[in-house]
Amino acid sequence: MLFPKDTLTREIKDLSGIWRFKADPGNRGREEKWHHQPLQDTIPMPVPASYNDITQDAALRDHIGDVWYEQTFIVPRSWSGDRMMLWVGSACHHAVVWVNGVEVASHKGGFLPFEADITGIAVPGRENRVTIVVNNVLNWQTLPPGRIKTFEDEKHPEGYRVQEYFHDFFNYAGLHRPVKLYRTSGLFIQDITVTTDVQGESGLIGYTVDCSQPEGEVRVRLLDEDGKEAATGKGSSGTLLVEKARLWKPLQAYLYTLHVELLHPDGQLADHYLLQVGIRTVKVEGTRFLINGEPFYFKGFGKHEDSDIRGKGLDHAVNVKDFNLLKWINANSFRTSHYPYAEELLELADREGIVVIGEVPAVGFTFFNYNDKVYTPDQANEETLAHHHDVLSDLIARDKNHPSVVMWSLANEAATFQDEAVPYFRQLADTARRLDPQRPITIVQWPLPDKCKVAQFFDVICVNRYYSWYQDPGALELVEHQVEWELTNWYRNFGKPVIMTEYGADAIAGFHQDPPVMFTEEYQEELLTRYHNVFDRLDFVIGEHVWAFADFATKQGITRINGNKKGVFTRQRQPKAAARMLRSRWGEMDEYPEKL
Ligand code: BDP
Repeated sequence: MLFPKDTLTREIKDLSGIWRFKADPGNRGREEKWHHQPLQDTIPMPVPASYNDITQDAALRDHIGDVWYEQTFIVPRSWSGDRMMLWVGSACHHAVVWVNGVEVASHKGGFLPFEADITGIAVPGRENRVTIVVNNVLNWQTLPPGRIKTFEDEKHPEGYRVQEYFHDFFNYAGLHRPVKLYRTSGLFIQDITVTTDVQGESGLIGYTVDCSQPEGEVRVRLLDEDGKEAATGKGSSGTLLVEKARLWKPLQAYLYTLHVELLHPDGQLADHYLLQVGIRTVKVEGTRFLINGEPFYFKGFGKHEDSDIRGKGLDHAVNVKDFNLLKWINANSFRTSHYPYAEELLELADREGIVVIGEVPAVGFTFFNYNDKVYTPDQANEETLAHHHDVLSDLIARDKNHPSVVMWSLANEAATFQDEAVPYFRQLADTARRLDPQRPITIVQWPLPDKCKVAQFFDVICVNRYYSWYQDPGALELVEHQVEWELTNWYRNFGKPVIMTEYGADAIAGFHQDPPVMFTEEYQEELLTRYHNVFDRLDFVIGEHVWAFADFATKQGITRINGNKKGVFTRQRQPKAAARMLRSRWGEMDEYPEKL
């Protein structure tokens, strides 16, 4: 699915703004068909944003079930006769969409876009109504998974229930990304796929354009950053040769613009789309992660889409601030833990040269106990796997053309020690390789190296570990011994490069004590430093992603003090002591460090 863009032939109406909103605690709306008329008794709700932190109502923050959104829009008369699409950037986690009371889409999965053809349903020249019901319930067949817990005891009132989930970040919900209306002509470009390669000084851009009907003629034109033509091509697929190509490099992005034109048989322009293209290669060779043939060292973070008030709602100010902080701290990469982020953010990463590991929202598929089974017929089962395939395919379809995305992560901390996980992840790894033969794949590990049964299907070992935090809390003196022991075993068992994708400690900004104790800024800084001493000794370690970039909201629980405080920045993006240490460490390290 192509991201909606204004082009020579396409036009967008962004429906972001204040929508009418109504929670449905009694779950009556679908039965009573609230979409048939304008919603009654609504409150104003911003889109994009999570609804949870917008009001003063704790019941809405913790609401389980449906909420309703409604907006009206006028379709310009000039759109008459065109194909009209309604695009929803993200609805967490299930949605049904009606336009003028007619169902146009239903979608499961909160972190990827979907769209509906509303031609003939939305009427040009008058007001139209869009109604979206969004449901936030997580179960074993959603990504991430969850379950509704009910209580049969007398201590809880009848009907009391809670949404349980097995990840810590707060289950924010609502319309997290923009909703857009756009028009194209009846003959249109459906999809574009671009792959790039480098031969000597030349760049090769392979392209495929999928069109709505076979009769159109496709022309492509590649412009460099000065607007000069670098290559042209004809036909719905082909290869463009770019002489003396400028490569897309980490922190030195160079972006060409590919103009794709689809012509009617009479030569008239039917559709036009523009795609930013970065020419680069990625490859894992031995224990090296090569970008353009050079060994790359990942310096950065696991992040979240999370900020005050808006929750997981897209916010350009927060995103640009985050990128400025990434550059300030001398990071070069992040992982979209634990779900696909907004495409607007990937465009920023393409532009700024920040390297991204894209992750599927498969988080919470373990109970952190080797005896527990997660992959069972009544939990993570065939239906879960089918959905996992769908989400993975949609993620690759959405992000395949972003040069910043260099690897796919198929899950975070799954029960990969269970026998049933083997066929499950073998199939997913096959799907990822079939859909994208170019990018390496990984899975982020929780089990120890001798317990993991699936690492052989992947190119890079990504490990999350919390020595001297969840294990041996307070024992900083153990960190180096334990990290070195574990990472060496990963390498010994699988012979693949290793990225530490999570390591860290909660630090409450302003808490100080020396010698360090847990929850102080000093402890966080020292713990990270001790991990680094080990990374610097092991040449198969090709990256360090601190957990986490910034403090973030979590569900309430006794291990969380108003959120997860493992951020190197506070939730308001102010640096803790560890931030300055990282800035100086990473500032002295190259993207291609000597040890590689
Ligand atoms: C890891 C998870 C991450 C958590 C982190 C933590 O991957 O999402 O936030 O632990 O507990 O297991 O801080």
